[in-house]
Amino acid sequence: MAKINLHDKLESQIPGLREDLRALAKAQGTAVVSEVTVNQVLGGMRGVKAMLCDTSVVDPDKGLIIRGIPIGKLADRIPEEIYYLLLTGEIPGADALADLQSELKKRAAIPSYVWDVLKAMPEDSHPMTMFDTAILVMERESVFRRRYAEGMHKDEYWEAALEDSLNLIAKLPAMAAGIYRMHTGKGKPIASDPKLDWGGDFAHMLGIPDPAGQFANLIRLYLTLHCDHEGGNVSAFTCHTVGSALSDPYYAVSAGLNGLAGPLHGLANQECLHFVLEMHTKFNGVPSDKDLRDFAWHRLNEGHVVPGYGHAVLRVTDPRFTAFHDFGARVCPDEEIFRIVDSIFRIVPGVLREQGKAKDPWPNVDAISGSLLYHFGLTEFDFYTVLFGVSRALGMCSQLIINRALGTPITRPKSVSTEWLKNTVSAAHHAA
Ligand code: CMX
Repeated sequence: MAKINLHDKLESQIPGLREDLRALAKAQGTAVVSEVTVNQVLGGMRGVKAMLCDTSVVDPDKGLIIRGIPIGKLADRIPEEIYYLLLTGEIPGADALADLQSELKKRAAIPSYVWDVLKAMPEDSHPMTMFDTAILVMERESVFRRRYAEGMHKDEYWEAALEDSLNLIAKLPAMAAGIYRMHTGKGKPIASDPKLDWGGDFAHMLGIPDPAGQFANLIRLYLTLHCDHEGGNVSAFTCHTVGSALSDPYYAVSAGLNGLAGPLHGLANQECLHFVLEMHTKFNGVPSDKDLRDFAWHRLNEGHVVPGYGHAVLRVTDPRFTAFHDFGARVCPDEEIFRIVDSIFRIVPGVLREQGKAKDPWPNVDAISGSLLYHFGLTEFDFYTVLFGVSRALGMCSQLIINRALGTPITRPKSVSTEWLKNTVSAAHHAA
């Protein structure tokens, strides 16, 4: 097992966390947390509070808060610091950070069979399919699965999950960068630079020219901002559910990423840039406010959503959007694509409010992230969800480790039939 500071910190915290939950269950185990309406049953369980997640919370009016710290205040932190924070609730000191970074370096080599499998895939495979496949094919390396088969005690599940997670996270940048280069015909994978941090090395291995180092800064910011979004979103919840069956982290993270690949979730950044570029081509530059408004209405009238706008939980501009916007305003304020994103931000919330359907008319993170990547020459937008996935793996892995530490049981909510629902509601109506 990794004898690093992160491991020792968790080892010292876990008994207290377990005791906390035992005491809570004993003192208040039967208290009611949430009521469920018919609309919530029919509406994707929106707002039903029935799941524990301590790595982060999403406040409808404040956005993502990681272990008590709003994401806007973490924008200058590097992803390794965020991983440590997600897991332990603390920002690592210099030694703990160096320790984690050196551990990730040691584990970064990708088995050659992964490249063989990827090369054998059809050329038109989506990069997300390649990314998922690469993770899943490495499942044979799982320490959790091997130790479970050897009869590991359940108090040690978290350690095996940590091992798998460190191995996986260490490899994701080289894997994703290799997929990018393979998928776009840019040539062989670029070797890792051991002097660089996790995000900087990822930027280096992508091979995008970066004379001023701003692309590397954008990648670090991207990996920090997308790391986690509490427990109930599609990817986190899927990962949680698969992990709850004691499927190992390779299975669980791959499952979560399959959810992230959906257009209403992680793929929205790709769709969003499509939307922006379509406008850029149609109007031969930055559209007027009127043209933009008409374009958005046309899209709504055709029965499509405006990508990058709205959210299942948020009810304000996503602070991750704001952090990217600050970066864009500093680094590429005159870039036409960035200016279109800016105009959409001025016009679309009003259009969505006028339409009156979306509960949240404000931009989420996907409304802007792609335009910044595009500015630096990372123009292959079917790769963007892979970038999202590299970052979100930090949150999914953190949640898995903590769940295995807490002995979280297998997920099994009760589904009900339409007939049961009708009968129960009508019985309640008659009784009232
Ligand atoms: N454009 C047009 N209509 C929208 C809309 C948007 N951006 N956002 C919501 N609506 C519509 C919904 O489609 C729904 O319409 P119907 O009643 O006809 O089905 C209605 O408004 C109510 O939806 P809601 O309760 O406000 O939103 P949900 O919680 O159901 O869905 C989300 C949330 C993100 C899927 C939705 O806002 C959406 O599709 N946005 C565009 C895609 C997007 O940006 N996804 C990325 C989200 C971030 C992430 O999870 O990664």
